[in-house]
Amino acid sequence: MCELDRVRLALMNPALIEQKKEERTFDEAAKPFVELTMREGIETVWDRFEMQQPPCRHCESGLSCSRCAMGPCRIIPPNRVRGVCGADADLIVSRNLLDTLATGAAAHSDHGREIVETLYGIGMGTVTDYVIADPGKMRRLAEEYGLSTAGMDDTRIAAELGRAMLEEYGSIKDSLQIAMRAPEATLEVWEKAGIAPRGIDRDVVDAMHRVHMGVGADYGNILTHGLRASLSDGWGGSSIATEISDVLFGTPEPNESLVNLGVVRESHVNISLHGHNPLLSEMVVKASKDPEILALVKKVGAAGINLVGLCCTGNELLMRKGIPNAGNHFNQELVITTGALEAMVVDYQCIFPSLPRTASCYHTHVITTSPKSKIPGSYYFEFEPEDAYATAKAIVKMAVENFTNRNPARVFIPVEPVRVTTGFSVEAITGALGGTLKPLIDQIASGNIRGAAGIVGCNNPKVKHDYGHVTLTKELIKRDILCVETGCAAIASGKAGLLQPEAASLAGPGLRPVCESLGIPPVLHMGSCVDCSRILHLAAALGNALNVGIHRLPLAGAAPEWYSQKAVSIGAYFVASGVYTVLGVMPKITGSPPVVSLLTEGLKGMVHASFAVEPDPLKAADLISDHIERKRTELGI
Ligand code: BF8
Repeated sequence: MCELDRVRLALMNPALIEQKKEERTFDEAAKPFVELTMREGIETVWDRFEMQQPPCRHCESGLSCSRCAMGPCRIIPPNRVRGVCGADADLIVSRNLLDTLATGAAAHSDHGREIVETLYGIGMGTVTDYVIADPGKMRRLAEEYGLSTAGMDDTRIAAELGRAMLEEYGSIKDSLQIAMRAPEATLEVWEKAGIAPRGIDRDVVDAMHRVHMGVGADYGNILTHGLRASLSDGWGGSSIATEISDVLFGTPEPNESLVNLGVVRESHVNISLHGHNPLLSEMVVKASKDPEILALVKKVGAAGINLVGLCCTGNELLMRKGIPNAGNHFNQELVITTGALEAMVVDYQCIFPSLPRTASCYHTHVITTSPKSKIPGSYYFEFEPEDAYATAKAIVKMAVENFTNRNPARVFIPVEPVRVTTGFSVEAITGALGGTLKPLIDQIASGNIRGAAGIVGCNNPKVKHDYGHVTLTKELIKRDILCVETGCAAIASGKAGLLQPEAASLAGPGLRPVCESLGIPPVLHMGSCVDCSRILHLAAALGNALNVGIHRLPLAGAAPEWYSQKAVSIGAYFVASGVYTVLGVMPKITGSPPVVSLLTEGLKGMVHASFAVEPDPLKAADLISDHIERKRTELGI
């Protein structure tokens, strides 16, 4: 049942709606939908955020602990300065942060595991619905893993490479193969700091062990392990997710598509593909072309099937298949309010648990598919790679049949989509430069390009939707800093028109001609959030070309609107890899000045990089360009 929040609705008047619409989102195409939700009383993330204010200030500063049954405890000086167990503020804050980080690392890496299990299944003959889309890349990876591929067919390589990668998750090995791509100097930094990544699962389990009560009381030691666990994510689980998704579904190449809520088409059966893991969505793409399905589409009177992506599953499809993308994290509820969405198909991560509630205001079916991610109020189709096509076809069929339940009077799509160029894998960037990164290095050395910034992460109601991403990105390209983006940051740039070659006109006098001569945008979309690993691989290739550690390069990272545990892990592996990273939202650490100081200053002594927190994207741009100029001076360029 669609439950309208009548109390809140009563407070809404046209002037207030107008004001809130502008406060809530910077995404022009989202504004009419945000307005609609307020007029009709359809609850959104922004309403729930308001209802949660003010937040508990102890929780906000990381000073609450409910880790064991002696608590819950909160640190409230002067009297309550230790939890029941004796943990002080520094320990409570650091343990909470390690817990958050390990959750994020686990989510990325478990996603990577499911991808590589599918590769292994292909090799073993148990998975038959998928093919190897990029056998050349699979062979290169197999050789990187020390397998001799001469005389081996693709199936055998899939099995051997799959097994070798699955072993990266265990605890027998004590190093990660893809991490060996890092420059020698970066590997030495990790060794010296004791944070060289080991088994992917092992480092997460080690983290969970450390957050148990009574295991450690040294906040620095706890956070140091956080760096190691994050490296196991970035150079391990996320790298595996990226590389094997390329093997199974194709390595992205530049392609054109469309983004924003205007990609929903009134004449078509619309299916949104939301979440992170491309295994199901790739199969839905295939199933949507099945002759039986197409016959059904005709029968229900639709003009066709329109697949649209959301969040990172959407990024995977956009990068490889050019499937239009309806938007980022805060567009997920709004796409339902088009009234023309027959099904919202989800895998896992970043899916609002309340989506079935939103959908109940319309005819939309929310369809869950992962045993790890069941949501009350949704239809559940258990998805396994072994019978992927049949499941995908059943899902598409349900969506098509739902077309007849659509209420034409409620269809509302008053916006036009924006053109984007995406698909910038490391291979595609290198290819566009003529097969080597040297032209990019030359442009950086000459100063036409001052450096590069990786802008990543989410939406968070603490920041106006997309404002942080778009403002920071625009400001950096204006200063001749090339932006490489993933996740919801990249989609924000796409919606703002920054992923078009024409956006070069917004770049500074050095970057602009470089982009124009190559016909590329000044903001390169490198993929989903696990594809932040592509940013690491690009940084590693640049470091190796110059024979320096990543920390010496004129690079920076930013997460202007981050919210998720995964983003904490990404930020930590950027910093641990030597990339100065600016966060737009303060983590829950202010209850411990020593923890704040370690993360913003102390880490420089360990990994030659640190975090900064700056909510104002214009000031964040200053921090990033100052850092890049400092690195240029140190390099003597
Ligand atoms: O993994 S950027 S809101 S969708 S966590 Fe989620 Fe954040 Fe978006 Fe992609 Ni990443």
